[in-house]
Amino acid sequence: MRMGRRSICLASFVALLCLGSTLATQEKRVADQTCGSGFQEGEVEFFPNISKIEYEGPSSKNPLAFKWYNPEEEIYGKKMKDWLRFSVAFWHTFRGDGSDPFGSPTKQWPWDDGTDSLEMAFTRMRANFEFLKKLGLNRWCFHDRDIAPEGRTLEESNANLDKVVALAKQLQEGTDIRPLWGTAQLFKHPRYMHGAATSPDARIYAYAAAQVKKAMEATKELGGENYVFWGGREGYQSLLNTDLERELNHLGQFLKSAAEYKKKIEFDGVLLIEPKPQEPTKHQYDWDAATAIGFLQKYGLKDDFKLNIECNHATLAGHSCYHELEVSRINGVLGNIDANTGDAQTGWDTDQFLMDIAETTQVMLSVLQNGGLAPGGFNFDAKLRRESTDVEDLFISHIAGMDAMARGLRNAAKILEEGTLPSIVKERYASFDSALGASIESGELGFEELEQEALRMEEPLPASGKQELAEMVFYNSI
Ligand code: XUL
Ligand code: CO
Repeated sequence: MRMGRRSICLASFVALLCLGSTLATQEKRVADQTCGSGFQEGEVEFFPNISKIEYEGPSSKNPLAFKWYNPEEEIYGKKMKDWLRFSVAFWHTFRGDGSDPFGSPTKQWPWDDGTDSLEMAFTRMRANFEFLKKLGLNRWCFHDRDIAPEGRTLEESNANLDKVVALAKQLQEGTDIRPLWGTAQLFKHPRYMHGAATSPDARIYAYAAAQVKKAMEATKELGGENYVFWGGREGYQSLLNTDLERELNHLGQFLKSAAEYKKKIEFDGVLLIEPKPQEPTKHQYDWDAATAIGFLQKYGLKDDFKLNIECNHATLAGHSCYHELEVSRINGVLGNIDANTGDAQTGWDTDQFLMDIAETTQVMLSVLQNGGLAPGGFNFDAKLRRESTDVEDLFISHIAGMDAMARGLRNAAKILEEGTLPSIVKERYASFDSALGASIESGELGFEELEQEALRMEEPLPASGKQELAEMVFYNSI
């Protein structure tokens, strides 16, 4: 990597770390990691101790190698990399500092001074590209405000974004790295405390529209394949001070304008709604997949939007991720997956890396039956635990998440190819393949004809549901 003005700043930062005798323990550890690894003036390598991650197979014990994800290997008719289309979430990996409502940041990456300066935004973007290359990935996701600092005015924020996008575009050159999706951060700034598109203040609706317009332009500029709408604060805390009908109408109008603008600028990415039931508001409008689909239908937006299903959001809504994916799939709107998980004993969005093989297998059953996700993919909307503070943890977490999903892919393909589970389901509905069932499904028989059938037949005895058999087959396949 050649060094620009920005990198000199990083070099001197690193040099300071190398020289400093009064460094705190954490800084010292970070300095050792960086300085002991051949850092040379004129070059910046953010992860000098980590080389490109390779596939070593299931017997490998190397934490910095793939055991299940073999990108070029063909599974169920497609290369693993084409089924999985992994993406790194910039906000967690390069902006996640480990802080929580009870404590200060715990992570001090060697390249990061913790500020929101433009210089630091450039540095983080360079680190992002090196990280992607070392993982062998070519997709990443971003919010406008996590890649570029918010300015004092909208013009200044837009100018900041332009500068970082220009750098990202330059770093993309000669690579196939592109954003899987972009989005606007409409929840952090105090102006959005009541919501953005559903704010009771029309000026804030306008400001949010301007921000989405710009974020969509940035996503297009970088060749992004999708654009996401997660309703950060689009919801309410109390119905006593909320005009529910008006807020929902505003949200419908906002999304309609977004779809129109997408066409106007000829952005050919897919627009995605990301359902979540709660947090930060007590009731988020895009509660779950079924709610979002009903909303899209009501406002005539079904042809313009698909869904981005996040597994941890699914469980917060009282569903499994599998359920949310299936609801989306059968309605033709499964667009993308935010791959993460919650903690079974915690009732909030912990955004952990998903490593449960039973769950990844179910996720992949849905994805295989959907014929894949492209132009969507799997975005690791997941963060290191507050207590995980080594640079290598950034890699280990992604490797583990990729391997878990790859293992799910292998299992799901095996289940579908082997055929026992699908045949248990088919058998359960076999009566609908009979003459009676077929004429019910085709709508030929009304209540009067069905009554005649019922009067003619003997008491119908239902067959066993075979749930334990299905579970036995499933768990024996993973
Ligand atoms: C929040 C969440 C967001 C969206 C993008 O729970 O999932 O990071 O994915 O705004
Ligand atoms: Co998400």
